[in-house]
Amino acid sequence: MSATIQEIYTGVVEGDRDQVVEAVQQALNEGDSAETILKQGMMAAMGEVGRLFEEGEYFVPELLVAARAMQGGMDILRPLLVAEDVEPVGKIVIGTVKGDLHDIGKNLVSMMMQGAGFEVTDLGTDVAPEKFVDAVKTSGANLVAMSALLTTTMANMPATIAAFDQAGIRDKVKIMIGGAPVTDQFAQKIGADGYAPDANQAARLALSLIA
Ligand code: B1M
Repeated sequence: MSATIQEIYTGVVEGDRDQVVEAVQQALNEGDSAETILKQGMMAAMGEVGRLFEEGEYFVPELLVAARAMQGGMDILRPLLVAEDVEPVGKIVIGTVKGDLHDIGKNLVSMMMQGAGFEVTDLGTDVAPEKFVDAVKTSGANLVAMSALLTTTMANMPATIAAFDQAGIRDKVKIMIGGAPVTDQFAQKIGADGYAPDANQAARLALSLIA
């Protein structure tokens, strides 16, 4: 790993957005491809951030600053990755379900998914079932990730799965769910393909669902 890629790596792990932005630019000037920077610098770093979170050394604030730092680098790399024709490991449509405005956890999940190499279409909050279906049709996503923070809005998860059934494309996508009131049992009950309790495990689950 070059010294500049190492700087990107530590910048993400330590949540230093300015360092990441500067080092990404420098790595590009030195001739590194966007793909190398993404994989060896940022994705590797997000893997380490996830490990530290899992081991209880990092908490949500550290995840948030790491995600913010990664976002800074991604803003520079995104158009270059498209130009280099780098294939994502999979395509995900993510959103917080209808009636629910909580997005902090969903944004973390989204960033960990990007860190794992997914192309993420983030529909934001208060996403109606039909909007999830339309986004899958237009993006060609193979995974849908739904977040809910309210016990009252959890009901919109089975409603969204039903919308995929009605559209005749339920078998084309894997559907995963999460959020504070959501459980594995609930996921099984509503016919989702998986549940993850936190952002790191969500990225891991996403990878296993498309494997
Ligand atoms: Co609201 N809120 N809130 N709130 N809010 C809760 C959720 C609540 C538990 C607070 C409480 O009463 N103790 C409660 C829900 C009670 C219930 O339903 N059982 C509640 C309520 C009642 C409300 C309102 C109804 C309040 C009101 O207006 N009377 C209202 C609802 C608005 C709406 O959505 N329609 C409301 C509004 C808000 C704010 C807008 C003020 C704000 C949201 C800001 C925002 O998101 N941009 C807010 C906040 C901040 C919270 C608390 C305090 C924090 C939520 C949060 O961001 N946590 C929350 C209390 C709490 O949780 N302690 C609360 C940090 C975040 C990193 O964790 O989102 O759990 P979390 O995400 C985790 C995991 O859950 C998981 O990974 C994440 C990171 O590891 N995860 C996934 C999440 N999505 C996943 C998806 C996956 C996999 C994992 O796969 C797809």
